Amino acid sequence: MAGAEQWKNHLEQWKNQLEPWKNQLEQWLNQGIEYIQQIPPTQLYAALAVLLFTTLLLLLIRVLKRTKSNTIVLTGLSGSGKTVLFYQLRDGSSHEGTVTSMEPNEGTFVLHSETTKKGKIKPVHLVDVPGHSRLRLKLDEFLPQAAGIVFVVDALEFLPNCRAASEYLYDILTKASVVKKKIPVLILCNKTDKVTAHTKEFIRKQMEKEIDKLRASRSAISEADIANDFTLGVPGEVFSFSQCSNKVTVAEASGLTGDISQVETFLRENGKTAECRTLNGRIWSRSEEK
Ligand SMILES: Nc1nc2c(ncn2[C@@H]2O[C@H](COP(=O)(O)OP(=O)(O)OP(=O)(O)O)[C@@H](O)[C@H]2O)c(=O)[nH]1
Ligand SMILES: [Mg+2]
Repeated sequence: MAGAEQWKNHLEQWKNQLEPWKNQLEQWLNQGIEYIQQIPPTQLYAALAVLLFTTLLLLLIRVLKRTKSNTIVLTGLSGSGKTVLFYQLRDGSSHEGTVTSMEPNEGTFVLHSETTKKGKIKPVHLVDVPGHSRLRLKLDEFLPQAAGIVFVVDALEFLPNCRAASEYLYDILTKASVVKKKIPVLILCNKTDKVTAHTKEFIRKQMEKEIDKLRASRSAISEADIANDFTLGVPGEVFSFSQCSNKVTVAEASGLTGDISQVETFLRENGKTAECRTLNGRIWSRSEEK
């Protein structure tokens, strides 16, 4: 009983201590209201309008920054033909004699096949990221601005590289930067100029099987060892690319002979860059402005 009495006294003391603060706050509040009432309504509205305008401007800047992602990233194992494709798309020739790339190739250009077209033409921003395992970290630099990923697969030497290619693709498809923005992925089966090249259907099925195995083995590893941000597919179901949250499509190409229409369609559909026009029969693009 004595304890309860003591608590009651304590509460009473706190209440008394808080009383001056409450009065002070009430005084400030009244002063504030009086001050606002003294301001002419036009000034008040103007201040509110400025506040609203600034907020909208900041929101607009954020939205514009977000939609700035217009890069198409060419990725895949070393030797799959990314650099040959890059040159073929840009110059219409394969620049025979490419060597393993040590640095990313980057450029904003009008696709070579469109340079003779008149009217509205959109340039694309393309990056070719080297496939060497030590240089793959570079990929993370470009993914935040990516509007599309072209994963190049060597359709000729596919079987010996199937596991490594599937592992690389698995890592890409589970990255937060790719999953959250649902970046579309094109699996491009390259080198189809050779009769021994595997078909895109065969490559798709083999990679799905391989990713299915990877999914099982990786989920068995303890959580601390897993570098992947997201998991793939539907638990309990055999993996297929259609289960991915981002759109995954398969196409064929030959960078060497210039049979690249399917990858060009993907670039046109996903690489949203500012429009440019032909001026006096000549192509004008943003990269020329600099
Ligand atoms: N037959 C054939 N060979 C090709 C084709 N595209 C590329 N190659 C050959 O494949 C080899 C590798 O091509 P690159 O473009 O250098 O490969 P990459 O993917 O850039 O390789 P890294 O830079 O190491 O990541 C070269 O010898 C090319 O000539 C193609 O469409 N058909
Ligand atoms: Mg290269």
